[in-house]
Amino acid sequence: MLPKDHPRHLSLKYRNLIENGVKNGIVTPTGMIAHGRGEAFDYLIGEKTTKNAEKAAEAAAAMMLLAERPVISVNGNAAVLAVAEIIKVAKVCSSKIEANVFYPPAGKRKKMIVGLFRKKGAHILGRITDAKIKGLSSERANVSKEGIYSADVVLVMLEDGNRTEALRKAGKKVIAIDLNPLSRTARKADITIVDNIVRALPLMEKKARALKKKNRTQLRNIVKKFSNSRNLNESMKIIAKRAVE
Ligand code: PTJ
Repeated sequence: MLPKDHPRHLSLKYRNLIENGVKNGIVTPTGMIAHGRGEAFDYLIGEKTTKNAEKAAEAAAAMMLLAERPVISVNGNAAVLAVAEIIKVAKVCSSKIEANVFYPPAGKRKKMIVGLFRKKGAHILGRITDAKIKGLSSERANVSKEGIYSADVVLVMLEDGNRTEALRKAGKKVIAIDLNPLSRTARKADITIVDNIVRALPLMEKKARALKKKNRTQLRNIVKKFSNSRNLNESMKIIAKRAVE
């Protein structure tokens, strides 16, 4: 039982979700390392959404609303940390959701991710894969034809850089949520939200709801005005400033 009055209650809660996820097999053991890396960067940005991340979340929501065939890609960590939040973003952005993992046993783990989403009443692809993303030798290459394969915009989180590169090469726009502004995923994506997925997803949902009142030209302008490299540099400055304070 996690003490509710503990000053780091939330952090303990998320660790617990990852730990239980590893125990039941939905999260790969390496997911713990990825989570720890995320915690370190979260600490450096102050464990709160920065103005900078808010700008990126708005551009990301606009891009999702403009998309013809948006897909949210979900791996083990994302599933246990934010199943409800992912479903809400998918609903407001009329997006598909697809399970896609890097580590084995991929079939078994994807089945568990699909089960988790189905239990919450959401439709999710990925159990059956009938297409491949070129240029990837990992399990991440195996995708659903009606999902990631034919998507025009893919939202990824807790990713390795290879797939973002391969998705971009396949002509897709990529939105990443990644606490590390230096990661290859962050650098290669069209839009990167440097924030924890547990905060970034509800923020995206809120932004998308507000942006639904805007027309397509207004949404396009929001996306056009956004510069990922500028936004990532701003995130680096926030981290550097906190480090010398
Ligand atoms: O479920 P699988 O098999 O697909 O496994 C996926 C993992 C997460 C193990 C795999 O993709 C991996 O090893 O990821 P990396 O290379 O460690 O990258 C994870 C990135 O996500 C790092 O840049 C972390 O800083 C970042 N990160 C970790 N936790 C969060 C996060 N970003 C946002 N929110 C988080 N909660």
